[in-house]
Amino acid sequence: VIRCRAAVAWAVGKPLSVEEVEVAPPKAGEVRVKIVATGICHTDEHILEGSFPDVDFPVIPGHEGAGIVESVGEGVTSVKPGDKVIPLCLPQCGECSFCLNPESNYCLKCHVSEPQTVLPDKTSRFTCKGKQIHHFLWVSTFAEYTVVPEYAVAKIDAAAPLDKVCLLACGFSTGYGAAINTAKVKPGSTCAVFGLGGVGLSVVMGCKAAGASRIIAIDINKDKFAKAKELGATHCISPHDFKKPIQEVLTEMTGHGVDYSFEVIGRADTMTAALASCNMNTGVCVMVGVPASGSVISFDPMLVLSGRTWKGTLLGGWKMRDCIPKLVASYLEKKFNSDVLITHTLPIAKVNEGFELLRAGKSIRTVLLF
Ligand code: COD
Ligand code: ZN
Ligand code: ZN
Repeated sequence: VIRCRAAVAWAVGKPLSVEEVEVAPPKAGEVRVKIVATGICHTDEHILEGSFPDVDFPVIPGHEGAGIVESVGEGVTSVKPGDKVIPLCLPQCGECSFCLNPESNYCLKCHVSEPQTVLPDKTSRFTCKGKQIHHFLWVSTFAEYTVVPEYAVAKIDAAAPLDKVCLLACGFSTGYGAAINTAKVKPGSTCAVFGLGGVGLSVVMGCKAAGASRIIAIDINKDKFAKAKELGATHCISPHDFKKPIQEVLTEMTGHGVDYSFEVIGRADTMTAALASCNMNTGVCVMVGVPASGSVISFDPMLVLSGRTWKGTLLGGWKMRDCIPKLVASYLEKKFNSDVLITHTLPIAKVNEGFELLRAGKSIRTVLLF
């Protein structure tokens, strides 16, 4: 058993509390990882707000981490102590029907299919003050040491800077993959990106890399516009500057609507606005933002009947164990620069300050260091 620090969420609506926790050794098929760095994603904030009722408290959140294998359980062959790794919040078991389908990255062991609040054997490896603490998405990267199933960890290049490539565990890969894999943006096309957080800006980078000629970035916080332009947005607009709905503004700007629209906020109203913003026949709208649990959307079916495609993406469509090492290799070859998303770096003791920066719209990504 290792004693170490972790940021524990004891109850909904309470700040995180940095505690000493006990982390049990990995059982068969599990890996214990020393987390070196972890980003703060808006989904972690959703957990603290209680937006996902299937998350059990107390819990150690965090899902955008990178670290080094400390020890492995019986039967583990793909990683060994000392390997640099990224724990995967979307596992790849390699055996389920979706893992076997080359078109899909939706592993049936992911949280949308089964709760990941305890490890697959239904027990937790974390305790604190005599209480069992729940895992989050099996990765709980706000803990200095965490235990994950082998199929939820990917070995990466030993040269990778962990305080940078941690963003590839969620934010960057989700947004970049939404453009490249899910929408399959074509050269010369027109794109609209709703929401310019770390994930939305990564969509902008993906659209640019795919050769889009117009990228319209939309956010109510104009402080996000400078970075969006730096990353490839050709226009930046705020819905607050218009009396008419934003989908009408975008339709007027483009003639018949954009070729690809992306919702990267997680709100029902902006999801339907994004759908109506892509052109009525060949337009593709990709839902990236996670809506609050129980959200329901009503929309005019004519929007889809005329030919539009409405689709969603989990982690940008990447098969995580196969693709994360390749994305890290591309990062090292400087094929993209995800570092520009990192606006703040803080020690884990200041985790709540990191969340304050996110709530105030002042940060894109805060990286926490142990
Ligand atoms: N109109 C326009 N922009 C808005 C509006 C609005 N009504 N409301 C908020 N915004 C802007 C905010 O000003 C902000 O700039 C942006 O939307 C959201 O950014 P962040 O930094 O708060 O959020 P991100 O980028 O960290 O998170 C993005 C999601 C909200 C999509 C988040 O849920 C996510 O990470 N989804 C990933 C989907 C996924 O596969 N998840 C699995 C693990 S996370
Ligand atoms: Zn995330
Ligand atoms: Zn699977």
